[in-house]
Amino acid sequence: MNGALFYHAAAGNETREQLICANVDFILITMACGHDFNLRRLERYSLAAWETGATPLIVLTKSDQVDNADGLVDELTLTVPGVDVFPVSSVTGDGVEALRAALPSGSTIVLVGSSGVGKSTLTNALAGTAVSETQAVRESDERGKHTTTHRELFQIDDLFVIDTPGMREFGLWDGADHLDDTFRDIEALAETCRFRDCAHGNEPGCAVRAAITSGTLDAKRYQSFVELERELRYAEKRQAEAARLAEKKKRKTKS
Ligand SMILES: Nc1nc2c(ncn2[C@@H]2O[C@H](COP(=O)(O)OP(=O)(O)O)[C@@H](O)[C@H]2O)c(=O)[nH]1
Ligand SMILES: [Mg+2]
Ligand SMILES: [Zn+2]
Repeated sequence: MNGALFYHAAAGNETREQLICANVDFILITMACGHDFNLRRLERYSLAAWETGATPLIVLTKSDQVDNADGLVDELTLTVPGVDVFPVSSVTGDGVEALRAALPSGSTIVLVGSSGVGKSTLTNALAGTAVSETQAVRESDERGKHTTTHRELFQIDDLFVIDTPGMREFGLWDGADHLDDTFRDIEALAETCRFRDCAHGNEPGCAVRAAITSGTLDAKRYQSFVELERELRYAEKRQAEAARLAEKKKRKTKS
């Protein structure tokens, strides 16, 4: 049973959970070569994806636009260990069959990622015909002007494919369990710090800082870990506060 529920924190001040889709087997996290390529964002997306119970796959779109797609795939593999990476070009068709072959018959997949990365075009490439509406992008920043505005389900042969609009905010609800998976290397280092509660600041014998200094740990990756951790704590706080207010309201209406 792949009863995945996919939630994200609503944009703005409002705190609520939003159902994106249910019963998903695979979450295809799409990211384009070129301007859209962002390892930090990918760490974030993978973390949120694992939380749903579905299997995340990374799809590196528009491979025709760069000449180092293989290099980018290697970088992705190192950044998000344990998640398969598929470079594709919906224009030349490169990699589409390989991706298709990785998706078992009868599975439900959902495409997520920034607008303009080519989710709808890939949906069409998988279908072999235009089923989903695609949009032209502004040359300047590769962003979509108007893309899919609501999620749509397509049956493509033996697959169910859900195309979504780009997500404004991909919040981290209950992501704590998987923060460790995504940043296993940092967790392992932290275990070797002299002090158990090392905050990796000025403590003597800090293995994390030593790794950054010696270059074995990328300072940006560590920064990303710190930010995600902070964000997670903040999301937890907001969630607790929202629950408290809801409880208060309930009691008020009862009396
Ligand atoms: N060069 C290139 N352009 C692509 C590719 N896939 C999509 N595009 C273009 O990117 C733009 C946005 O595509 P679309 O599928 O609407 O993006 P979505 O917002 O993620 O659904 C369109 O102009 C597509 O033609 C690709 O593999 N290679
Ligand atoms: Mg679209
Ligand atoms: Zn430390």
